[in-house]
Amino acid sequence: MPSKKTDAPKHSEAAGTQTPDRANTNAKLQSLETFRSDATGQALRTNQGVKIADNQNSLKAGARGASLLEDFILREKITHFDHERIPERIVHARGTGAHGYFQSYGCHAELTKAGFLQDPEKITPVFVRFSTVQGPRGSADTVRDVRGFAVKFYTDEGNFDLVGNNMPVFFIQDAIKFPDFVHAVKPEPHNEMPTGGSAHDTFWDFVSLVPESAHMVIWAMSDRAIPRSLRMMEGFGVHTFRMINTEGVASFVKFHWKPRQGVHSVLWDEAQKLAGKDTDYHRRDLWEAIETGDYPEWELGVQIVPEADEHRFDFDLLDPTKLIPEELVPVTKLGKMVLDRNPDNFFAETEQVAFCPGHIVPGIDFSNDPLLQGRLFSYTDTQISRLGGPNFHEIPINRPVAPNHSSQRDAMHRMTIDKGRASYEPNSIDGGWPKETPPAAQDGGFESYQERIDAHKIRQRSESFGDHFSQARLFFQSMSPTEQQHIIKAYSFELGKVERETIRQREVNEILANIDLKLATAVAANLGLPAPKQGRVQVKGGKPAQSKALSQMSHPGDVGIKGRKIAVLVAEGVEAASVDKLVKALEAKSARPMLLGPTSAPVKTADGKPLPVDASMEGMPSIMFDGIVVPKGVDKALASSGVAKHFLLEGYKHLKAMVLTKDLLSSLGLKEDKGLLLGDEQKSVGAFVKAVEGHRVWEREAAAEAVPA
Ligand code: HDD
Repeated sequence: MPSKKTDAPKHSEAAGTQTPDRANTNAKLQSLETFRSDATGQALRTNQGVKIADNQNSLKAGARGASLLEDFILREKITHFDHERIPERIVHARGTGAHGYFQSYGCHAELTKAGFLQDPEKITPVFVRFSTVQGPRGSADTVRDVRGFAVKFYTDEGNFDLVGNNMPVFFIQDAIKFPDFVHAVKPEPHNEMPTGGSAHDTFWDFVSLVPESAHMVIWAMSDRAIPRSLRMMEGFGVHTFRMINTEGVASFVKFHWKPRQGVHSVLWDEAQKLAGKDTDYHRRDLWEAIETGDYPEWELGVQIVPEADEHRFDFDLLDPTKLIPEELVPVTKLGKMVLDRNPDNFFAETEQVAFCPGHIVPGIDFSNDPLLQGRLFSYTDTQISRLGGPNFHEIPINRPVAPNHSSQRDAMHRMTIDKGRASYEPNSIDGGWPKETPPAAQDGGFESYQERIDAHKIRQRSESFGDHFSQARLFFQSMSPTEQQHIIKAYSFELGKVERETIRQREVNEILANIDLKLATAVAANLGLPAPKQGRVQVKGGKPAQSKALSQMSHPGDVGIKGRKIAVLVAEGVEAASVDKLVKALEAKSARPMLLGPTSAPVKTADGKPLPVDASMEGMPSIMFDGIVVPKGVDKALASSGVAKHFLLEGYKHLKAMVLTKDLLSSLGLKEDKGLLLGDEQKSVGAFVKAVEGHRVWEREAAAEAVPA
């Protein structure tokens, strides 16, 4: 039958769709990775290499007898097991990773001397880890939260880590406030609740007292915080960095990742249900996409500001709570990143990968953003306790592909056996090696950008960091009416969970009223609070007044419905030819159709043959799909099944594109719309594909309100 197998093909099959160049690079890289262990055909042994004859029974004095201390096999196995866990990340504990590559679109020598941005033929391996921030390692994927977007480029000149988020700004302006912020957003200390969310008193207490957080909080209350897929998120370096060319000319840059899959979200109701029905929703989506060869792709871009223009804006480039509107400085695309290989081992790769914004290469440098400066210290420091010492760079996933020799020695878990006698520099005993490389040499050594600093040592926030509301307002006013409604609902939901009325009132009066009075009034009404008459802060209101690029609606993507999941509902009496037509039409568009039956057992078709299904409607509810199609012959069976009706009504409520038959439509009491189509498969599929491309049938929102969830 034409149903696409849910059993994802194995690595090697997916690799078959890679370009020959990429397949070669992957093979070359893997042959260098002698640390990847494959036990196929190997004997079971102890850690000391002794073959094991019996792995079922411990050594005892007699079959029922006392266990013997001398059982080194038992002791070794249990001891290792007892120490299997390492501390999870203090933030961003829940994550998922993938391998891939970066390829430059051309030579960007005018901007930077970074080697990986000079040659379109060069393939730079990358490892990416996406994460949520608040929840522990086992928490749900679809909670409302910021997503981490950390990329390790294994360049020939050393590792470059771009440790960003899916939002372009941050909650605070100075790293000294990071522990306070994290303590406030994490589960509350007395009862360790809530897991994975910010809807609680300590978070709203802190952010309502700290107006610099206003801009990032409104991003977190927007649909950006509930992505449909990790593949459908933008990424941002957040801080202003520098790029430096061979002449030593520096430009300020802001990094952007633009997903070719578009920027899309789930609805809040879906997000909450998915958190229960598939805790691993995002993880699974990325894994399956890569296994089936739908490699996600992002373009890396930069907004470039010449050093001379540093003070051209009505905000400070060093302030991480501000973005540069793309209308003021467009994004210049530098290259693309493709994720095409899943890790072999979650712990060894995704858990042990150690990112640090301080890992940069020649041609890239920092700015004086005080949040960035604090991060440069924090990441290496945290790895020392998380990964057990300063040798974490020797863990396979963290090793640079560039050679790495220094006079650093010893410490816990040292892997390298350094030859020679001189572990100092300069030395004459080992011929002076390893030696420095002057910056001017070919493939020169790293040189910091020579920025002139003439200042008093002082603890002070720059006045130029003082406008906390203009860009939060810009964000809200740039949203579509639908997105604005979602933001209002998100604030109302979150603040509705806050126990203390003083905190709710403070957020409405001191923060929201300064962002937008319409927003404040709507949230106040939902909370039963008096509406503020006006904001207390005189907000400058920057330029432009609107930025289209901030709305997700401006990022539909350019890959059509590739990789989108479509449910094909089947039941007894289904017409096999109709299923066949639908599935073929969807596969022709590179979508992933799945056949869902009343149970996981095959269903009997109209001509009496068994049709295998991929899953049951209960096992994979509508929230896991981007669209639903109903083939011919199943009207009666679906209309008389509570599970099927719930599936369809929920899909309708969540604004999914659907193809139904007339009878089913009327028995569900629904009306046709731009995305609810009546099939004949052939006529409707074109319109259906268009509706899935639009992600959701937004025009249906008012009608869908009336349908029970
Ligand atoms: Fe951070 C992890 C992103 C501010 C301290 N951060 C971490 C990760 C991401 C970010 C994506 C997970 C990396 C991974 O997958 O392993 N962090 C950000 C961004 C920030 C930011 C975009 C602001 C623009 N972070 C920030 C500050 C500090 C930290 C100001 C401390 C002063 N972040 C950490 C950390 C973590 C971390 C505690 C936890 C685990 C780790 O580093 O490796 O050091």
